[in-house]
Amino acid sequence: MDDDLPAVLQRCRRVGEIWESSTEKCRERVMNKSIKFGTTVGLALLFAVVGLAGSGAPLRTEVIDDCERFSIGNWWIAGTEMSVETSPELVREGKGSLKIVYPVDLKQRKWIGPTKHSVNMKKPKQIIFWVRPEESTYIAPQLIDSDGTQLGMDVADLKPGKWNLVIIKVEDMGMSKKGKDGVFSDLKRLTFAVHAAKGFAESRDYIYYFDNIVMLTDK
Ligand SMILES: [Ca+2]
Repeated sequence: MDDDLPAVLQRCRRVGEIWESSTEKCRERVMNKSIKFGTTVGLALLFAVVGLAGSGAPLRTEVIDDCERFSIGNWWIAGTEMSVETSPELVREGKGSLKIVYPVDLKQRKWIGPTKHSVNMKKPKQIIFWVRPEESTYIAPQLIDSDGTQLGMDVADLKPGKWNLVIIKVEDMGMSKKGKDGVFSDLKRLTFAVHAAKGFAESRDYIYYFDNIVMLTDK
């Protein structure tokens, strides 16, 4: 990853208990159905509600990582100090979550984060995931396609020590690398990144948990 901050990173904003890239239809549909988050309502039900494109056409739900088991096999880490593991400690759905320890060093102002590779999803429309930063408030999902086009999104003001649901439309994300064609066409790799310049007070390890990482795609 580049050491410099990308020039264009859109920022996700908080709407009630949900962090979204826009306040559009998906949230309206959710609220119209009176679904309460933070309860035992499963993600399957959520997707049944939000899994609609603007035109009303249904989207397909594809699981990037359910964080249950063996999912760490497809995560690359840069540097030996970072750790990624499936964890039963704190779980949002099922029996496992993804536990990532980010060694934030304020002197090294660069992006750090593990990358899930070999995802291979066509026509990605929305990424949805649960994240629980234990003592911080920031995460940046970064999506890379097969020719190197990269999109990113700032998700700030997360609630530490709680599960935060993040819903991001791919079309709302900022392009930080053009790749060969300047078009984000498919999801090849996913990085959950942090940067020392993004609100970290001191140099030390920061623990994050992730769960049920999915993509809604065009059928
Ligand atoms: Ca591309």
